[in-house]
Amino acid sequence: MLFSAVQPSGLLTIANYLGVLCHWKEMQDSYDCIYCIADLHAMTAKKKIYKKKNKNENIKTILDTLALYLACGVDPNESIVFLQSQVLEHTQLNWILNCYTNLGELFRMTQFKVKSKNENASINSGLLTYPILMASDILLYDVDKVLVGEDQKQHIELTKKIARRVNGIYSKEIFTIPSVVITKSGSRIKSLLDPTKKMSKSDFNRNSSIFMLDNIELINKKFAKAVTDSENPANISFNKQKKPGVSNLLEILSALKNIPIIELEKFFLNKTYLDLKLMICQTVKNKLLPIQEKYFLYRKDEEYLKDILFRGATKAKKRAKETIKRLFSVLN
Ligand code: AQP
Repeated sequence: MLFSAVQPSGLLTIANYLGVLCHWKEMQDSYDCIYCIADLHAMTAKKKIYKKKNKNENIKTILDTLALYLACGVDPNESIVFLQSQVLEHTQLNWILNCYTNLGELFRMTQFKVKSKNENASINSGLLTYPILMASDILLYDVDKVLVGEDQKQHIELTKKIARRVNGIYSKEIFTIPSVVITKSGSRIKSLLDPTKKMSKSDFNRNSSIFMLDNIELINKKFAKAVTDSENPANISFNKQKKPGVSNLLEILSALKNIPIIELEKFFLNKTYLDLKLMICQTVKNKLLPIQEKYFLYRKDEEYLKDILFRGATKAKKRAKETIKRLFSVLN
């Protein structure tokens, strides 16, 4: 069984797509899959909590996310597709696992360090305890695989540690220890404007990220502005330290086309950065246009989307309750 999730903290980017979403359809053929919309996680973005919201803003983003899942080939009849906040066992297990996690372990998480630096003055404690809720999401379902981008690897290691700790204390296999699945290419996409940091859906500079619903004109403009370097003549080769911008573009293209970077380097020998960008724009267009078409069809039918979430939550709850029952059999 495989688990994967995205938080509806904004419109999904091609980094979310290449990191996880583009693999979900094929994963359905090999595993029983559970695909979650992690709306409780999205609350940790401070601007989400304190900003005055437009009416129905949250549900709108949730349905946008679900419609994208479907447009990428997720089949709600084959996989369990659900909204985290509709399965209360996530918050129940979250509290219990809080009591089995050391503060030091949370402070060591890279994502906390990066995000708390950006938040400056006051940091909400959800940002710190986020990995415990993530551990709860995973451990509730007895999954053996968790598909994530590279940025979440550390959180999965912590999930395993917490699970082993609880199993050890009670000398019982309460939780299944999951293994992390990170795909070879596309799992560490960087910002187009600052390739030393990751591409994020909540980056305040919208030109740093390609969003899955961006129109083609905008995509062309964003790639035109993407950072490369000043080597003359152009040198299209992969070297993360010395050529982070070009390496990021090569990684995006390699993941989209499913061609090894070494092959792309050969192809682009004696070619220009403009040639590289033109090919990326064309490839992104070919990938995103059919997804966008399907997205708009699914997005129109809100009742259908809400029904998928209702059915998904019913199935997820059934599994989650079994885990909680097993846990309380040793706690009480
Ligand atoms: N830059 C990335 N490259 C590859 N994979 C990525 N993922 C995120 N960023 C990249 C993977 O996408 C999945 C869903 O991510 P998330 O929504 O749970 O949250 P995140 O990792 O915090 O992603 P964002 O886009 O940066 O969101 P915000 O801006 O809201 O924090 C995860 O498996 C993640 O690894």
